[in-house]
Amino acid sequence: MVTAADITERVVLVGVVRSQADVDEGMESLDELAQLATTAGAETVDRVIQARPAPDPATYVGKGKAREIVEKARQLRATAIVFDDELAPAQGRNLEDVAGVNPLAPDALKIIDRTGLILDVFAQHAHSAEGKLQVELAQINYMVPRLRGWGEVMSRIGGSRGGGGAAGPSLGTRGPGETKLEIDRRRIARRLRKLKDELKQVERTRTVKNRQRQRVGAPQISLVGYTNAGKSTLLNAFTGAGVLVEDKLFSTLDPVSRKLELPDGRAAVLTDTVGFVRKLPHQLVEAFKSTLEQTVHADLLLHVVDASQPDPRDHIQAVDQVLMQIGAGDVPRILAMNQVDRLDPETRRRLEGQFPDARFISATKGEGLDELLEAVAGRLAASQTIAEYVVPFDRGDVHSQLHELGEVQEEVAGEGGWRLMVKGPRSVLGRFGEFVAPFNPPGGRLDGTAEPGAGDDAERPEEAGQPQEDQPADGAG
Ligand SMILES: Nc1nc2c(ncn2[C@@H]2O[C@H](COP(=O)(O)OP(=O)(O)OP(=O)(O)O)[C@@H](O)[C@H]2O)c(=O)[nH]1
Ligand SMILES: [Mg+2]
Repeated sequence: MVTAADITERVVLVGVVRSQADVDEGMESLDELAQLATTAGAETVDRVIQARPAPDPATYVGKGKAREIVEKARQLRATAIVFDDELAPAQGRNLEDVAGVNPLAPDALKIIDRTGLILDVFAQHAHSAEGKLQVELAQINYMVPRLRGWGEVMSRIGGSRGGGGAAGPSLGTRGPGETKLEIDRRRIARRLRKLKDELKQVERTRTVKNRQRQRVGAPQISLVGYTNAGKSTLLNAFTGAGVLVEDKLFSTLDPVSRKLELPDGRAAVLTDTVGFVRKLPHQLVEAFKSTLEQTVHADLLLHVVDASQPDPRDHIQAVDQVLMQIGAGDVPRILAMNQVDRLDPETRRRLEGQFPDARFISATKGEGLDELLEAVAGRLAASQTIAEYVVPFDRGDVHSQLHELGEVQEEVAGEGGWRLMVKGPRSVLGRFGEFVAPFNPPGGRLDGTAEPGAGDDAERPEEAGQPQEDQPADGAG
């Protein structure tokens, strides 16, 4: 844990906006960057915003401006300059040259970018074996194109300052493993392969565990949202999970699942997972894909928003983008505008107008939580799907599981086995994909009478009868 005493880094933040009119927005983005810096244990000593139509391809801010910023940073005794974007490797190198970074000047100003900083925060907050492996994988993928060819000692990750200091690893150099420094490309490549193998192993174990958990047959709900929106607070409020809640970015990296009792007496599984941020580094999205994909397989997403942000739409958009990236764009979702206790009545009315379908809640004060649960139960009931199965007579296990997990609406014993029409959550029925009846007999119903009982609560008719396959069999489990 980083405490105030550990703060050794003093950073200057730099952002580029297109025009003078965008300066406010740029400042907001720098506020967030400052929060990331604080979370990583650094103190922000100055902020610079530059308006230019496009970032400079060579130095991001332009060479003259770069010199100016370096000068200012030196005067302020800053230890690093942090850019509010991912710098191209060449931009990073050029800026390092301006800042005088070289192997013989270990105390030179460091050049860090938004991605590097986020990776640093993730590295600090990764606790599980899987989380650590994922962060290291992302860090290596980030580092490889940025290695500088000046000898074996040089690598951006772990270029430790001074050596022998008591403060421990410094900003932008932290990693879950100790293997970051002084490794040449061959060793990096070897490490990458090993990491991927280990990750696969961990994922396999997790898949097995998941299957066991899902066997309970409860519908799956995932909390998603911008980092620091209050996802973990809501999980705690709903389930008494006792998960760590902090006014810090990316407190949660490892998914936590708890049983959620719904007002209609049924149970669901609620999962809290990693939060999102604007410009979430693609290396992280890649590395965390398997974790994030768990949200893809949910029956319902509960999108938690910090409504007290100046413009919650930005955050909502950033979250939507990541959801699209990981293929969860069309999972049904409920928008929960959280932290309403921090809104003045006027802002609240405006937001209610802007987001008519959202639920307005306060996870800390307990406001609106009962109504939110009602909405969750309603949506889950509505997003049930119906599928028809043919189960061979020698698969009594599957037959009884379908009875246990779904609501069997019709059943006949016929040629080839039992034919069953089953209603249930998509995530549950999807696991029996291999037993789905090859085609629906004309007339729909098993007994040859009229249409299936559409119109009750089948929300999306196209879903009926074709539950999605669970993850493609990868030979695991
Ligand atoms: N005033 C107020 N504060 C809240 C509310 N919900 C959460 N918070 C605070 O917001 C901060 C972040 O809450 P978390 O639950 O850790 O947020 P998170 O979405 O899990 O964040 P990460 O795991 O870091 O991505 C904490 O300081 C909470 O106490 C709320 O309804 N009202
Ligand atoms: Mg959290």
